[in-house]
Amino acid sequence: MGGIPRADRTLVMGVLNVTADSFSDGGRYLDVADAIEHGRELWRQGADIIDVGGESTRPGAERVKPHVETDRVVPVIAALAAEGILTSIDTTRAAVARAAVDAGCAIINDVSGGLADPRMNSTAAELDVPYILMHWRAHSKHMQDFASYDDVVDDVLVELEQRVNAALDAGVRREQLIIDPGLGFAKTAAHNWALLQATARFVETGFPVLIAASRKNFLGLLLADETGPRPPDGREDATAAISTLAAFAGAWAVRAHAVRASLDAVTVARAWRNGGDR
Ligand code: PMM
Repeated sequence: MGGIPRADRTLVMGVLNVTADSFSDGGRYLDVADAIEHGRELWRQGADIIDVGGESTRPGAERVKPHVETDRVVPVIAALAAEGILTSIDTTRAAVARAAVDAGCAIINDVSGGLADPRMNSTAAELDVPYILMHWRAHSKHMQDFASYDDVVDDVLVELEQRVNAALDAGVRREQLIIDPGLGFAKTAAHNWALLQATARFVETGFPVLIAASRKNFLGLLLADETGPRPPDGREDATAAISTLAAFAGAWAVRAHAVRASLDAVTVARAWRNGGDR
């Protein structure tokens, strides 16, 4: 199967949540036809990958049944793939990942890093597609109970290395792997900022690094005023700022709801680094 997509800049992964309850765009794209159209729109805006998810991972979210998840994502992936649009499948279930890849999906994005489903690593090995391992400790319903670290950067790096080794032991090739510090997953705002500050240490592992900060709660807290945290649709400029900095720190890709803003951001980072020479 294909290798990890690359460009001369940080890639932009557009978010397409086909869920009823994702925190920032939940419920908007539940209709399959609408979801396909939104995926096309993100692609037209210049997304390099469309990340299709059928189960919300927002803090506190309940799980959906496997067949519901499959039924949500497969028609969307099949339609987008038929138009030559590169997709990833955002799932913690091996059966969903397999159905998605059978429908033409190019990348597995497992927010549990292979932990939630004991068959995920062997399935990724067999399917032989790029495989994103995110740092994760527990399903969303309980994950904030596990937001405790001695040193968040050291601990996340060690736990990701364990996930990498488990994947390799199951037959996944090193060249398939992408790592992600998992912003907001069993993490406080302070943990997220410490991880972002240390992006270069993740890049130094040699694995491509995905940074997914888009519209997350820690940005709402950063931008809070007397009325409370800034709501998700007011977090776009902050998201783009993070995309610029993540690109400058050497991230392989950023995951974003507003593709155009993050594409501009990573393009600025490339121009800054190259002195304007594209
Ligand atoms: N975050 C969300 C969903 N999928 N995938 C990866 N690899 N990394 C993440 O941090 C991540 C993810 C949750 O955000 P959403 O509800 O806005 O999609």
